[in-house]
Amino acid sequence: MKVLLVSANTETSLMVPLPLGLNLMAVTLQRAGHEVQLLDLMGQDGNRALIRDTVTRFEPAVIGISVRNIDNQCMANPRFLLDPVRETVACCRSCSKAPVVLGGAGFSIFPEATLRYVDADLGICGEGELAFPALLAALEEGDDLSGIAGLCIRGASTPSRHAVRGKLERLSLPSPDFWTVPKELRGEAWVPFQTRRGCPMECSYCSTPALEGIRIRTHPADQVLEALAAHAAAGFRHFYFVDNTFNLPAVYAKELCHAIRSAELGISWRCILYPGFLDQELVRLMAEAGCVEVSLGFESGSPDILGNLNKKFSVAEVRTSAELLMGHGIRTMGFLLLGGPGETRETVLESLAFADSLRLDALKITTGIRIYPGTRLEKAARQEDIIAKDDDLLHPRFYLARGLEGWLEPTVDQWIKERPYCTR
Ligand code: B12
Ligand code: SF4
Repeated sequence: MKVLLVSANTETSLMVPLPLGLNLMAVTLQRAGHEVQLLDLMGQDGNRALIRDTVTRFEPAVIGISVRNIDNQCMANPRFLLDPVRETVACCRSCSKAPVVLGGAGFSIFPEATLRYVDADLGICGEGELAFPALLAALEEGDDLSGIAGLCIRGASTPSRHAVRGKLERLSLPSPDFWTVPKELRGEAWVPFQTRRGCPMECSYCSTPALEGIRIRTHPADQVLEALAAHAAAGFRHFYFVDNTFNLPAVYAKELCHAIRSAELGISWRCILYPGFLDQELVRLMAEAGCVEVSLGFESGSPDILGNLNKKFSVAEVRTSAELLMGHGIRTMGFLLLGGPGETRETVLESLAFADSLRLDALKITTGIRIYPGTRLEKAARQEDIIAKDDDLLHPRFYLARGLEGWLEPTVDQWIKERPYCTR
């Protein structure tokens, strides 16, 4: 079958992420015998002619669209990001009768609401590797679609919310052939790579456990190495491990670092760490394997608020982690998330002072917490009547502890003004 895969993300805040999910879909579908073409709309805002041209020339039987972001998750300056996706769907429909299938993290958090909003036909909630080929086979054979786990059909109720999650050793890693980066820019791009899925930490506000499950699944280290080596041979030098917690489980993280170090690929990389459970040996191995920067989402410097967010580390562990990383020359980017349940002016000031004392290379501060369905935060917000009973949360709603309105924003803005290493 001819399948056109479109990455609808045109958002450039924080960084310009290459569409990893779509690359994986392309590899998977090609292996299943389909003819695949990829269209990345990044930098092509409103370029209807490009979509029309691609669709008319390729004549796909199915159009798959990746929906990464719903909104920019920013209470101070909220932006809803589904309108361009709706226009993309409308544009595809204006020149093709192919069914439009959605997927991606944003879609998977709000499947029914997104399908309705952007007017698509079908969607796959969660991981697409098993469900998307199953859907294409069923469409090809004219089979009944209702048995495909995770498939959302417009107008019908979703039978099961998530696609079957595959064992990662059986799933593909990205291919350098499916990045739409010009050859001469490959050495500068940060290629997203995922070595594991799932997170057992269950932070009170986070949608990731619902997306990826609470059990960590890993790709065998030799497969990761093979894929990294293929990228290095194709001219890519920088990698962004998008795993939620690169340091968990520690045994696997160390095995991976050993493998990368031994392969001497001449690459550098960044990753996201859980701020606790980090030891000296792992940090040393990370540095030796080419890690140059980490994201450290400690979110608060108040023990009480860490407890409320269900964080399983202490402020002392955050300090130790930051010191270990700095001691090994790895850049540290910290994150604060202010305004959650129990937050007061005192705990905000405590967090700011704590973050400042860490001497990080960069700090990003978010005020107000985006409420996601199925989280403890949603429960608290509903109990406190912060959101209306019939609100499906597709349009962003934020939790802000009472008493911080009108004070938190100017206080943080003023604080940042005096500290050039901080951003919102
Ligand atoms: C790593 C990450 C980042 C990194 C990106 C680094 C990089 N180089 O890519 C950084 C820190 C920069 C980042 C930034 C932001 N992020 Co972010 N990020 C993530 C995270 C943790 C992982 C993304 C990832 O690569 N996953 C791995 C790939 C393989 O998964 P995937 O793309 O979802 O693909 C799978 C399925 O979705 C499906 N699939 C994907 N596409 C398709 C298409 C079809 C047709 C089908 C059938 C299936 C399918 O199959 C794939 C394989 O299983 C997710 C949370 C999560 N756990 O998913 C948030 C997440 C995507 N981010 C989110 C947000 C909001 C942002 C920011 C807007 C935050 C901000 N305030 O600035 C920015 C926007 C960046 C941008 N310009 O677009 C939200 C999006 C939801 C929303 N509210 O909009 C998420 C879901 C986190 C959350 N809060 O729940 N992010
Ligand atoms: S550690 Fe990260 S991914 Fe895991 S639940 Fe907490 S915020 Fe979400």
